[in-house]
Amino acid sequence: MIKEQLETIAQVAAQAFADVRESSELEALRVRFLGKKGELTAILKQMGKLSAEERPVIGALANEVRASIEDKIAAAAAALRERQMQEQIAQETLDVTMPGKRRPIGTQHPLSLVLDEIQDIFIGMGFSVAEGPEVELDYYNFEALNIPKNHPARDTQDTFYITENVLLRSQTSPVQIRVMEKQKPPIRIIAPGRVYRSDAIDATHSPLFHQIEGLVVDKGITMADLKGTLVTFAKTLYGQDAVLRFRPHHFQFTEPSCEMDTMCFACHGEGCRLCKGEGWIELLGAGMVHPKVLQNGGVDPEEYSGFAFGMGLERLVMRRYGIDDMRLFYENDLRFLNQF
Ligand code: 2NL
Repeated sequence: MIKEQLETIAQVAAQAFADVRESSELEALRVRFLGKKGELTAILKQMGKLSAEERPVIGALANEVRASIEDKIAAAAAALRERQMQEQIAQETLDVTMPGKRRPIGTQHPLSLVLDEIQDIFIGMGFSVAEGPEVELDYYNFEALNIPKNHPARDTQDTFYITENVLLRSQTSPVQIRVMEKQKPPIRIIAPGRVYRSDAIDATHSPLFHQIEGLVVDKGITMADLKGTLVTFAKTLYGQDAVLRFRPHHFQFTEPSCEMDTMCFACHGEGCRLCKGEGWIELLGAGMVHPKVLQNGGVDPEEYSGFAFGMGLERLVMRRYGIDDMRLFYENDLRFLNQF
């Protein structure tokens, strides 16, 4: 009787496990056959009724049935896991041949583009790039550069003062004074950066603009070094056939001082709209560093001499690309920026 019941359970179980589709179904079946209140357990509880001869035979059979059910559970669980894995793989398939999403790529700002080019030219001639604070002491911006208080060259109207002694630098010369204070000659640096003047904004003026200054200090530096360096710079930037000239000028911080012009690339000296009828375009100002300025930087003017120069970046870039309004540099309009 028990033997038949066990055989029936084995048959029913074989059938039941064959079409398990969910792990919850599998668990339900395990409880149904092997649980404390399960079918197999129920039968085993009747073992007591058996004779001493029957008991080991039925016991062995019961163990066999239990083992076969456990095997079936394990097999069904493995089949379930395999099926779930296959479903997941099918779901997560990547089509690696699908085209990617195009993301917009930024461009370099025209001011950075030309500044990089200029820096490369000077680095190629052995210069280093120096930086310094934009909020400066009056001393470094004016006093040390031989522009005393109340000197007309100061034009307090044009400078942003924060306190009586602190201001937004109006040129990058203060960086170079700081380098002289810290570093013994030979000095070969350029100092590019933001400078500030209290100007109303229009096509050719902005309260924030950019300057590149340069300074060379060593024993025996002369005007010939100044000319050689600046002509090499201009010809590298504008082409070897650029025609250049030097004119005398005046700056407080250099003596003698000069300006360098290039013959107009548009009219070749004839005079046109670009050069305002002059035939020449002003590129930069320069000169031999004033002995007082060397002294202020802690450099002995009896032992050393030097030259310095300065140019406005915006004007250079505007000419390079034919840009007629400075405000375009600061508005960050992508229609403008994407052209570079
Ligand atoms: C210009 C002219 C110039 C300098 C800047 C300078 C700096 C030191 C000492 C002496 Cl530390 N000079 N700078 C010299 C000559 C001209 O700039 O037109 N800039 C826009």
